[in-house]
Amino acid sequence: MYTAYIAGTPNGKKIPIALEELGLDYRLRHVDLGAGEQHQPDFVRLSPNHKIPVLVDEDTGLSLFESCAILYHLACATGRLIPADTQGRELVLQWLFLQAASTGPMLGQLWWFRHAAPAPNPQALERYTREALRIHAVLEQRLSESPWVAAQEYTVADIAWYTWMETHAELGIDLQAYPRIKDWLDRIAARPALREALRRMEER
Ligand SMILES: N[C@@H](CCC(=O)N[C@@H](CS)C(=O)NCC(=O)O)C(=O)O
Repeated sequence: MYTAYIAGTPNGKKIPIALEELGLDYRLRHVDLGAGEQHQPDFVRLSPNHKIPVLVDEDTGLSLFESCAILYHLACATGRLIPADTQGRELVLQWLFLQAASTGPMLGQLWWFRHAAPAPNPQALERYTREALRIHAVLEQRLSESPWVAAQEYTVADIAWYTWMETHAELGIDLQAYPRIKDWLDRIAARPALREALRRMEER
């Protein structure tokens, strides 16, 4: 049995989506970020960076933070949503790192300057819009070579990228220029496990 500490954010959604895809037993603990629950001592003991998500394996006591580390752990532990060979696994890691290092931070900053900044900041908007478009172009190119982000099969790298790239409308990004990303988003959104994970996230 796993406990996933999450919120309804791109990084939070990744974990229930993966747990559902893998058919694992889990319960969700919603962390109220607006109320500052991520700073409470009990949570910080699990997540020293004060951020969701966290995954606890109740059977072994293993506790992990950082969404892509959690995804990689689940894939390796089950041998699913990841290729079996070392080179295939390294490609998954490569795309997980790029998501965590660039896609999340850049799209996250763009969202904040569009929707949460106390005052308009045209320079920040221009910088993060340019970076977000550049990342879209990288993924569009990748999907012209491969049906999925990291491999010929659906992997945890697709899950990591999906929850960020599906925010395009809130970021003011028109997918008409990125038909392969649109097709890839549609293929993932149609997966029953994804729909079930989002449904369970709505349950409280
Ligand atoms: N690199 C981290 C980023 C985690 C992250 O930014 N989590 C956000 C929600 S998506 C959070 O907990 N924010 C609360 C805060 O910053 O106070 C990961 O992939 O897990």
